[in-house]
Formats: sequence, C-alpha cells, structure tokens
Amino acid sequence: VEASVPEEQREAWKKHSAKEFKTKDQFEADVVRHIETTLARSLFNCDEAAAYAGTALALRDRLIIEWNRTQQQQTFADPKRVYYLSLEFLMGRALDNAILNVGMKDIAKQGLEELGFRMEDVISQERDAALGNGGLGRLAACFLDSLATLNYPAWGYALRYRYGIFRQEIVDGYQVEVPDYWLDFNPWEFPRHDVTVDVQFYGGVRKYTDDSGKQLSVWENGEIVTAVAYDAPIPGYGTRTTNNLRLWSSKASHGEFDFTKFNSGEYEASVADQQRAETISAVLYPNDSLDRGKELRLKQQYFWCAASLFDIVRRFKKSKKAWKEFANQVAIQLNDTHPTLAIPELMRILLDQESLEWDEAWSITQATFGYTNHTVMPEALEKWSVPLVQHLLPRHLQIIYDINFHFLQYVERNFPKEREMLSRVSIIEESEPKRVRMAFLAVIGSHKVNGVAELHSDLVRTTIFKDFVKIYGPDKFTNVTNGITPRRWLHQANPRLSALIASKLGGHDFLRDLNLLHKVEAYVDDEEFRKEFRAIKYANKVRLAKYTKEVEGITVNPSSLFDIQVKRIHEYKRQQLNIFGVIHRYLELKSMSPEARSKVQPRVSFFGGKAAPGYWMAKMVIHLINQVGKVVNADPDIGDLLKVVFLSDYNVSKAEIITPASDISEHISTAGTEASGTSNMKFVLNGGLIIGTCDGANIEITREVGEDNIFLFGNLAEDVEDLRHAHFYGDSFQLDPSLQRVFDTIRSGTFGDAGPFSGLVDSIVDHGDYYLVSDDFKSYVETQGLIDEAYKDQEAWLTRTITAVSRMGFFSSDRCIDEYAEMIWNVEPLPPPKMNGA
Ligand code: NBY
Repeated sequence: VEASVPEEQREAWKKHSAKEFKTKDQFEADVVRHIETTLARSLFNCDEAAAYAGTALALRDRLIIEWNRTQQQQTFADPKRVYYLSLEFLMGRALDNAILNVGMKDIAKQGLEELGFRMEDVISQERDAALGNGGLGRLAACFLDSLATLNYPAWGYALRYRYGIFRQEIVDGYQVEVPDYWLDFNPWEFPRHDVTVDVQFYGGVRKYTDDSGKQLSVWENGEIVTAVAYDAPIPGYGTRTTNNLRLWSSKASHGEFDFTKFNSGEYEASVADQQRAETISAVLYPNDSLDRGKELRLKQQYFWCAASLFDIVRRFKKSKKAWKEFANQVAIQLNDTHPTLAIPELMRILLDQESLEWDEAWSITQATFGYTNHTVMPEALEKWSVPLVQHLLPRHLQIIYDINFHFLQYVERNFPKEREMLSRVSIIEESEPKRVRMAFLAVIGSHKVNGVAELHSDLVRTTIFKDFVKIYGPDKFTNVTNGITPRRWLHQANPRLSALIASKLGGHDFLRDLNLLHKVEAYVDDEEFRKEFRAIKYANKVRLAKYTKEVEGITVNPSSLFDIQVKRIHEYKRQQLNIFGVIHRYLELKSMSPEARSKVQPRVSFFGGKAAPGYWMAKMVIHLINQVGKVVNADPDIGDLLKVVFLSDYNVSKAEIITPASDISEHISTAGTEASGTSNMKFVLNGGLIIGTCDGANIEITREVGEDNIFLFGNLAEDVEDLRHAHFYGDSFQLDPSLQRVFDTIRSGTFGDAGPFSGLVDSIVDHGDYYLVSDDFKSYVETQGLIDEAYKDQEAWLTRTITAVSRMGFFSSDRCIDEYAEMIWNVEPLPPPKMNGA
C-alpha cells in the first residue's frame, strides 16, 4: 500500500507528520496552542473550562496519532477482529484515563501547574459520557479498556445518543429527571461524515427469480434513515494500541430537509421527517431491567444493528476473502439481547444480497455470534410483538420464522418423544399478540452463550435455557465471571493506594497483571504499610465527607463507619431492606440509655442511584431514604451515631470518589437475582468489606478473599422458590417483631406522610413479599451488628481489608477478556504499532 504513494510525497508527509509531545514543555506548548488557536482564548480569559478543553485537545492529538497507526496496522495485518455490540457504554470521563494510558501523568500535572491550574480541577471540568444505565453499560466500558490494553483488535459499536442517562435531582425528597445534553463540547469524538449507512424501515418484501433461476427475496419501498459514524479513540494502558468505539447518529436520508417538499409548501412535513429521523438516536432508554416494548426502542436496535453489520461486512469484503472465511475474520459479541436483530440482519445480507444458500448462511451466522446474558428475571427478557416486527421489519420477521422452522424441525427430529418441548422453545411465543422471544433467538443464532458469574451461569443453564442445554448439549453454555478495569477503579479512583502498592511491588505492573496483588499479602503485618493503608482509607473518607458537605449539605464524621449502597434503585437490589435496617437502628438508638449509646459504633449510611422514571416503587424507596435522612440527621439524640445520606445523581465520576471511601458496601439482592454485580469488586479492591447475600459474584469474591473477610447473610437461591410459595400458601406468616415496629413507625408518619410508602410496606405484608425482605431482615440486622463489633477492633479490620485487597486479582476485566478471547472469540492479540520518527 505504501508503495503506491510516490517517494517524494511520502518524504514530505513523513517530515511533517504530527509529532507527539514527550516533554513537559512540549505538552504545555500544545495546551497553550489549542487554547489560543483552537479555542481563541488567551492567558487572560482562560478559566478552568478552557484549561480542560486545551488539555483534552493536547491529549487528543497524542491519542489520534496512536489511533491512526493502530487502525492502519489492523488494516494491513487484517487479523480476526472482535466487535462488541452494546447499546450502552458507560464511559465516564476520558481525560484522566487518556493521560494515564499514554503515561503522561506527572508531565501533565506539572505542566498544568506551571500554567496555573490544578490537575484535579481541570479533570473535574469534564462531563461524564453517560451512555448507559448501570452495570451492563459500565461492563462494556471496562471491556473496551481491557481489549485495548491487551492489544486485541476490537471495535465497540453503539448509538450516539444526544441525551445520555438523565441527571437526577432531588426535590423535596423526590427524584426529578433532568435531561443530560452532553454534546456541547465533546473533544473525544470524530464525526465521519463520509462513513454513512442507509438503513431501511417498514416497506415490503418482493420475491423474484434471478438470471440463474434462483428464488430470492428483496425488501424494498421502505423509509430510509441515514446512519453517520462518530468515532472515539480507546487507548490501552501502557501500549500504543488504540481501538475504536463507533457510535451511530441518525439523520434524514436526504440531508437537511427535503427541498421538493419545501418548495411545494410542505415545509413542516419536511422538517417533521428530519426530526423523526433524528429521534432514533436522540435518547438512551433509562430502564435498567424492564422491557417496555416501545416501537422507537426497536427502531434504535435495528438502526444500530443494521449500520454496524453493514460496516463490518464492508470491512470484510475489502479483504476479498471467501464467505466461508467470515467467521474466521469476525467475532461479534451480543451484550444482552439488545443487538439480537444482528442475527437475522446478517442472514438477510447473506441470503438476499450475497445469494448464499440457507445452510451456509446459517453456519456462518452461528459461528460469528456469541451472546452474553445479564439477567434471568422474566420481566427483563425482551419479547417484541410479532405485528410490530412485521410492520417495521417485514423481511426480518420472515427470516426469524425460517430460523424457527429449521430449529423446531431439528428439535422434533432429535426429541421425537417430547412434543411439549416444541412450544416451550419456539422463538415465537403463542400469546396474544404473538411475541418474538429475543433471548431464544440469541441462543439459537450464537455458538456460545455465557452468564456473568458462576451462580448466574448455573441459573441460566437450569432455568431460562434448560431446554436448550438439552438440545445443544452443555458445551454451548459457559461462564465468564465479570471483571473491572484496575486502571480506572484502582489507579484513577485511588491514586494513593495504587502508589502504596507500587512502592512495595516495585512498580505499577499490577495494573496490567492484577494477580500480582497477591504479593501485597506479605505486608499485612508491616507496620509502616498498615499505617499508610489506614491513612489512605481515612483520607478517602475525608474526601467523601467533604463532597457530602459541599453537595448535599450534610455534615458527616469521617471517623464513623461508612456504609455505602450505590447502584440502580430496584426492588430486587433491596435498598428497602437497607433503609428498613437503618430505621431499625434509629429506633434502637432512640430507646437506649445515654450509657448504652456511648458504646455504639457511629455509622453513616450512604445511598445513591437512579430509579427508572416510570418505576414507582423505586421512586418511593428514594423518597423514604430522603425522609428518613431528614428526621435522623436532625435528631439531637442521635448526633454522629447515625447519619443517612442520599448522594444525588450517582454516576461513574462520582463512583470514583465514593468507591474508595467505604468501610462496608452493601450488595444485598434477593439470592438468585443479581447476575453478577461489579461494584462489589470495586469496593473490595479499594479496601472496603462487603455485606452481601450469596448472590452473583459475591460468591466468587468469598471464594477468593475467604469467608472471614466478607459478611454474608440471608437465604440461599435454592430456597427462594419455596419461600415465595410459603408467603402465599403458608398459614403462619409472622412478621419479625422488629420489622413490624419499623412498619408501624413508617405508618405513624414519623417520616412524613405515610401515603407514598404504603405500596412499599404492602408489597411485603400483603402482596407476597416477592423479594423476601421479611425473610432476610433478621439475619441482615444481626450481621450489621456483627459488623459494628468487628469494626471496633480496628487492627483486625485493617488486616481483613488488606488481605481482601491482595486477593482481588481474579476480578480484573483483563482476565475476563482473555477468557472471552480464548473460549468464545478465538482471537489473538495483534502487536501494537511501531512508531516512526518522533
Ligand atoms: O449487568 C447488570 C446486572 O444486573 C448485573 O448483575 C451485572 O453485573 C451487570 C454486568 O453483567 N444488568 C444491567 O445493568 N442491565 C441493564 O442495565 C439493562 C439495560 C437496559 C435493559 C435491560 C437491562 N433493557 O431491556 O432496555
């Protein structure tokens, strides 16, 4: 390829090719140049926002050089690539990460100081890229970091939402949603106006016979919406590999607006067309575990799948390889069922456009896709109404029916005696209206299906996909326990702890090989190490206390035990169990003698998280937490013994402040409901312990850190069904007296009007307590008591936290990505690009 460019031209390009800054001076020069020329500002009107912009642009220049090289390198080498299809990437801030990954932390810090700015202040100017709801979206972001760090040739594909997850404000104790318009200034994205894909909706299917007499289908006469690519560089840590995250933005296919319509007086109609097209990528759906079946959501899914598949196929076709090579060049991972339409879309391309036979198309498709499941809860499993799919995607519905036909034939042949199985496993649910079971389509169209923690993967095999294990055999189903990137969740969030570990381990290698943390255990009795470890935890608590004062106006004592539960608000995650426990604690404190009170371990209960806007119960949980906080925090009897804080607008950048500050964090879902959890890993890695149920990755965390270093409580997953049954049919339902007292207190109006809380209490008392709050309440409260006692022995506590940190190596997303690469994708790393010159 190089040879096609004349020698002199190549020389000129080489000579003037962009140089990356290496020294502090060069860094400062780049920052100043951007502030002066790109932003048209000067020394005299450079505020922190401008300093951020200048710094980001300087860093961006560096990233782009490495990014271009990586992409060139990947184009030349043409290795098998991974495509991670996720409707969500919860990236958070990019600047700090970029500085770290190119190894310029010290230079940037000093450089900014010379220019008159503090690095922390500059970094905190950046808005979060919040294109996700919770764990699923953040997992995708951690995976991108690991893929680049491990030099895997990989792309992420998603939508460029104009509005990310809403900002949460708390007004009178209630959640209010505010739009998150985040694109005012986003230096990290590159519009590729030349990379577009026309995506079709609606229309009809016509059958025809081609020249060779072959029967073909064509989908035509639909509406066209154009997808425009926006790319963002994803730098790896300590490597030049810089991968690509491609986000699609929707616009009307005819550009600005339709002049024919405009000129014929249909100006409004023309603008409406344009707006309708742009609506597709306008907003992220804020539900984190509920399928609402909205047409616009299905449009988003198809728009994104179609644009991404077109792009992937276009790239493959450039290599001029035969179709049978496709799955040797392309691995596509489906992050939950949201991208399942990619399966019939690839079939459509292969059948209708490339004229492949069904069997060949199908084996290519199956070999290409892998599917990750993130939930076994029935209300979260996507099912699209058949009439809706018929209307929006008529050709895809045909293909889905054909896939189902072939599949059911296969089942019938192999399990002739099990006729009831056919309706159980059919992709089409025989409801009114009929519905497409996306999870079944994803299983059938993939070669591997994985859950995200061991218990979850077991449940996947024994509950929702039981029949499919029988049909395909057990090897199609596997587990890849989730992980987190230690770059963001240790080094960035907790630089001092990272430095302490580095000082003992002789460098930061553990950030690339987290198993090296095991060497920290040798320092568990080292007085100097312990002292610094303790000081770091305290400093992190002081930082959160300061934040709490500034932002929420609540004073908390950093010497208290910090108990934190931050995650999406959901009944299954049981923030209600936590707040009922807090109320119980409050009532106990109120009834104590001053003498008894003086022996109590002071505690701050922090909560944070967003409720889906239409999820009433979750919103009432937020309200209850805030109301309890109002009463408890103002009670002079209580003082520092108990404070209750709701941290509003929990997001990735706030998590970076919150996570390092916990003594205890809560992961208390009803057993069998939380697929994995990932914040549990973040908290322990930062020197906090867990109170948790035997659920999700808590189980593997226990295995790794040891039973003495985690506080488990509550019923087991295997008993949940019987317990639920007993709530409905058992004859002796007795509420624990202390929980009864909590409910009486709420009903009496102690925390304000009890009306809004009746649903919460009734769901437990009258409606079967589906999430088993009453069943676990006693053991929860007892375990919190054990924690109070344990915390009083500060030395023993410290030993536990250090030990736990040293045993967290397993939970790096690097380990996780290597497992995907080997078990599911069959891809190898590609050595990073060499840099010439500079
Ligand atoms: O995925 C979470 C799981 O609850 C958590 O246990 C796990 O650790 C994490 C990563 O594997 N799932 C999750 O965050 N799900 C969503 O955010 C989500 C978003 C949208 C929809 C469903 C679920 N949706 O149907 O639109």
